[in-house]
Amino acid sequence: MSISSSTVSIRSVNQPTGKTLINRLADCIESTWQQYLDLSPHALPDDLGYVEGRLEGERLTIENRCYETREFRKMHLELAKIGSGLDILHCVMFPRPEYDLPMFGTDLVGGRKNNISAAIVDLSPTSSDQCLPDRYCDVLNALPTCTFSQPRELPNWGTIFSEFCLFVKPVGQEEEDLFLSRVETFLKIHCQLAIATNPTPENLPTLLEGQQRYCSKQQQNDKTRRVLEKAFGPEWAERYMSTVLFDLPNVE
Ligand code: BLA
Repeated sequence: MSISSSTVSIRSVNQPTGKTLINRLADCIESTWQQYLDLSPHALPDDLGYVEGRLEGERLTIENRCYETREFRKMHLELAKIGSGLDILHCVMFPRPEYDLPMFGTDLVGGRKNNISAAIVDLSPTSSDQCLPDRYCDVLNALPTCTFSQPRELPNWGTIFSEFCLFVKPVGQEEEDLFLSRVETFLKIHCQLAIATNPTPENLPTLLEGQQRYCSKQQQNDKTRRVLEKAFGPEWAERYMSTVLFDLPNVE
């Protein structure tokens, strides 16, 4: 009895400092999903659940976790590792297009020594006016502002992101913690609003168009494409970007 209770207390003291931001964010995403949503597994193309390749002589591994729910066609969390040099977390929640919901997306790119160079999170519009629904704006506008010492500029294709998009290079423990808590806040807001949303099938065509716009812009991210092309070749990269990272639902 005394052994197990001391083991538990040691583990909880060590956890926050022992884990990288990427692992902490992955845990946070999974546990928030489990807390709010009724998850079922979502199948990926057969050979693309766990993949390995080589990039400049270094091993590249990609691990995918994928779920679906009543509101979301696909909730995809991906962890990619390239040798000891590059660590990536990628996550997108694709709403079923009969629900008027934005796209939740986050991407963390870490270099050597766990230095994060890019940290982005957004709830991106899918509606025809390219604005978030009022119920999202109301809650997001009420959040305290958060400032980072090294904000980053969005690339040209970044017109899909909302005014609430956060794109930074977090510096130091405090900013890493702040980024993590911001993602958690966005995700909790999204899950809570999503489960309170009723389907509006009459809006399906425009919402689908919004998702199409989001995916085609994301597919223009040359930095992602280059990493995948170097490890697996251009055809594989194209297939992966259009069927796993940013695919569209089948609708009749
Ligand atoms: C940037 N994404 C990057 C970078 C790399 C990747 C290497 C450059 C890092 C930097 O500029 O410091 C690589 N990202 C990957 C790979 C995968 C991945 C290989 O997800 C998957 C296997 N990207 C997303 C999502 C968003 C996103 C969901 O996947 C946003 C919600 C954004 N990534 C994004 C943006 C940049 C980026 C905006 C900066 C691009 C630029 O500055 O040109």
